Amino acid sequence: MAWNPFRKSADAEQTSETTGDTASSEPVADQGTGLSAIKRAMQKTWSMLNTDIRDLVGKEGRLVDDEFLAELFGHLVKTDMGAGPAGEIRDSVHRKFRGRKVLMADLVEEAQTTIRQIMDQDDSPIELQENGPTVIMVVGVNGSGKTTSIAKLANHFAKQGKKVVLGAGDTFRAAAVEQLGIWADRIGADIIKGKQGGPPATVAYQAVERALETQADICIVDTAGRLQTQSHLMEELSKIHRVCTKLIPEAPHEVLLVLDATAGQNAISQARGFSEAANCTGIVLAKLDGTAKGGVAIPIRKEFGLPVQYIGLGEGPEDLALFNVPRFVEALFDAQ
Ligand SMILES: Nc1nc2c(ncn2[C@@H]2O[C@H](COP(=O)(O)OP(=O)(O)O)[C@@H](O)[C@H]2O)c(=O)[nH]1
Ligand SMILES: [Mg+2]
Repeated sequence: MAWNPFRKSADAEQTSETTGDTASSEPVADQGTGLSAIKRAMQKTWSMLNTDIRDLVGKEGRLVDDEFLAELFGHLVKTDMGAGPAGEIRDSVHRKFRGRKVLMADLVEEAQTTIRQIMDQDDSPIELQENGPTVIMVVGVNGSGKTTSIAKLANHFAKQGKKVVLGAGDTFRAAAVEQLGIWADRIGADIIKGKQGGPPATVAYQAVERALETQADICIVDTAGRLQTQSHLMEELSKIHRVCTKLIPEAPHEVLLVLDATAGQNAISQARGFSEAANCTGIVLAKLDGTAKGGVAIPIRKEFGLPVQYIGLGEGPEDLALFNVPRFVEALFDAQ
């Protein structure tokens, strides 16, 4: 498409920047999703945590005693990483430095190593099927960032020259269909829109059908927000799942659970049980920018037992990054 309404990331110019990347996979887009973009997006979390820890350790370093360890734990917990991971970091610092003086750089290194071990995941990009369209269903609670994340993924694949079909399966709200329609126009993606209040499974069916007919590469189906406790709505997700299977036995190939990082630990409780009920295969952690609760990616990875595949770094279509543990820990802590 000639018209490009998407704002360019400032990272585009920073090609000579050292990213510290050790990951083998490419970031989602060519630009804007490297270490500097994640650092910028996680500024609030980083700033709070690193200021706290710097104050705690001081320039000259600090003796590792019970008081220090308790304070360290408190600062870590403030990022919403949860008591488990914060406790593991505290204990590893205890084991390594007990009775000795610790410097900021030592502490950061130890924390980074511990988080890498806790998260224990490789990059997990969506892999496209070799034959026929890859069907992706997107689920989560209201307002978590589903539709925006779909637009970002669609944009990413469209820019790679892939043919994308969207299914506006949030038939609950007319505005939701309209929202996805606007994105589809901008991105140049095909879209199936259902009637307001109509069955979302029909939209999903028609979207997969269109993807097959037009030999599209990807079909992404949006769904209305819901809570795991709303059993009729959870049953609706199973129905959407089933109709996809009628056309492509393995579809949907991915079921992405979109969580809102700004909700911190609440994002976990809101979506608890969701991943099993909806057969989720991976997580998109949206809105990692604009929150000081970025540490929540750690318990999210643990709690759901699913890979954190992508992170949302802003409202624009380019603001999506492949989640990469080394980059994330670098953005969370910085010894400089
Ligand atoms: N800052 C920021 N805002 C986001 C991100 N993802 C979504 N949003 C915003 O969150 C709000 C809800 O997003 P939407 O995709 O409509 O959520 P849905 O109800 O789950 O489909 C919108 O205002 C989005 O612009 C993100 O990664 N960063
Ligand atoms: Mg939506």
